Amino acid sequence: IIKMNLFQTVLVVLLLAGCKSKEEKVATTNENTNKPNIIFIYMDDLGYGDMSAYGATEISTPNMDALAEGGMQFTNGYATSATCTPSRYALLTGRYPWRNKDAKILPGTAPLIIDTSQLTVPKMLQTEGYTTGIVGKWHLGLGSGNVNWNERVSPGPNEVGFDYSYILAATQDRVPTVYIADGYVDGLDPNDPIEVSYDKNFEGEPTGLDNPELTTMKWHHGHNNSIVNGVPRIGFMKGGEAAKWSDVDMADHFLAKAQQYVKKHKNQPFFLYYALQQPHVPRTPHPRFAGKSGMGPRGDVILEADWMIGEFMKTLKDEGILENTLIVFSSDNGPVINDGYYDDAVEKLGNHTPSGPFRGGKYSLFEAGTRIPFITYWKGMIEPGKSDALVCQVDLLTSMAALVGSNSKGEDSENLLNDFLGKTKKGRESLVLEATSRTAFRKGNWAMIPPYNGPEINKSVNIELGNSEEYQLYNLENDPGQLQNLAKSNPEKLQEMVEDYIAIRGN
Ligand code: NG6
Ligand code: CA
Repeated sequence: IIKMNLFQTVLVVLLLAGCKSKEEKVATTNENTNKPNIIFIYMDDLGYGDMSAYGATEISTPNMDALAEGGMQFTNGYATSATCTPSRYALLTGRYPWRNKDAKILPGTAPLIIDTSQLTVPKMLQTEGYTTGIVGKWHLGLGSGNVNWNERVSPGPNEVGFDYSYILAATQDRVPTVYIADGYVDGLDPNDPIEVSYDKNFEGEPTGLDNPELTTMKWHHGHNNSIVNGVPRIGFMKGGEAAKWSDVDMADHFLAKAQQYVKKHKNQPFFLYYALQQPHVPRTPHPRFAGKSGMGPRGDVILEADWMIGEFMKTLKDEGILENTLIVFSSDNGPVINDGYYDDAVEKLGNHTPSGPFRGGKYSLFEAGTRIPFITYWKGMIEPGKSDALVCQVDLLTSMAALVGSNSKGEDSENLLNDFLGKTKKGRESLVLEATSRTAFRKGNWAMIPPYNGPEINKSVNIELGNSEEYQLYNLENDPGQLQNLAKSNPEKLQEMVEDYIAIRGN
């Protein structure tokens, strides 16, 4: 037995008390790696070749590259789809979007396409004790038809698993051009109600079609309805003047919201879906980025987004949570150069190749439609490296569930946690890819595209869509650019691919 005098006893008690309060403090800063914070950073239309880490030489993306260089960089990473809505549907639900006939590019007035009883990433995480938030682009529909934008808009993100939501409803080029905070239009003046229609204009309201003199950005195809901030949009809108967003400030605005969210919730496990709007049209860089890329606004907004990501990462570091946060960085679909406005993207592209070594782009069944930058980053946990494992955003639900100790599974979502953590490089065996309601199949190094009617090229955007009267079969290992159709010379492989595809996709 150790004998202590009064002084010693007091000292020991004080020391123990000191330790205890320190212990408590540690516990509240969420250092339990079983429940790391999870952040999805999701780009809009960023192509495989748009980042220097993926081979771009004409543009420099140091902050995105830092994720790639400090994390696991996937070279066979996919969005499920070559457009936004279906990819985002799969990202959140772990379900192939072609199982839902409504998962296609939505107008700003479309109802919510995720069933409120559907399992989603944020719902699964809520069950595991996480607080969940989304900042940025939504584009999965809102309400249940005939939304009144002057009341709470519901159901929406908050009804499918997000405790907090601060979103743009559809796309930057679609009305309503306002932010929505937990269902309420941010900054709405009740005396100036908002009306939105995708059928007809409101009397007396100018449009891009009739009033080109009021536009500062010219439309190339589509995009000739209501004019907001000089930019003609898709759809008609009236009122809500005070609530309208400022396009050039959008990136800063979302960054601030994302940073606020992180600071507010750093002491508990949180999930943040930070969905940036770049480089989707209209490309409206803040003046401090305008002209910086030499590539016109498309390049400028990529630099802008890169800067935002750098600032966001600084916040994670400053708040001391970088070592306890898994970040998944990716993009919703492949690149498009002219997506409907004259914005110099084509003229100033120079030698830049947004689709990297791949054929096609946004809207396409060829590789560049869905093969996108895909990175997992977790300081101190993921050993930096590259992986050629076949991984898809649809796998995140089941994989994140495995990470946090949940048994939840998404319908088409595989547990690739070990791949995402860089422990294995196995990936999935096969994957069904989707582009504007058509589907194709990837298995091993092979890609098979069934015959489809329809134009070979979408002339407005100048992208090869992958349509052909004949089956297409490519060996991506030595032909990533999909130039040699091996369907005729390798009928056995073709048959195997078609059979496996039909087994999943149905007839
Ligand atoms: C298309 C738009 C395009 C873009 C896209 C959605 C026209 C002619 N084109 O219909 O500009 O908004 O929809 O992009 O309107 S996505 O990335 O959200 O899928
Ligand atoms: Ca997109």
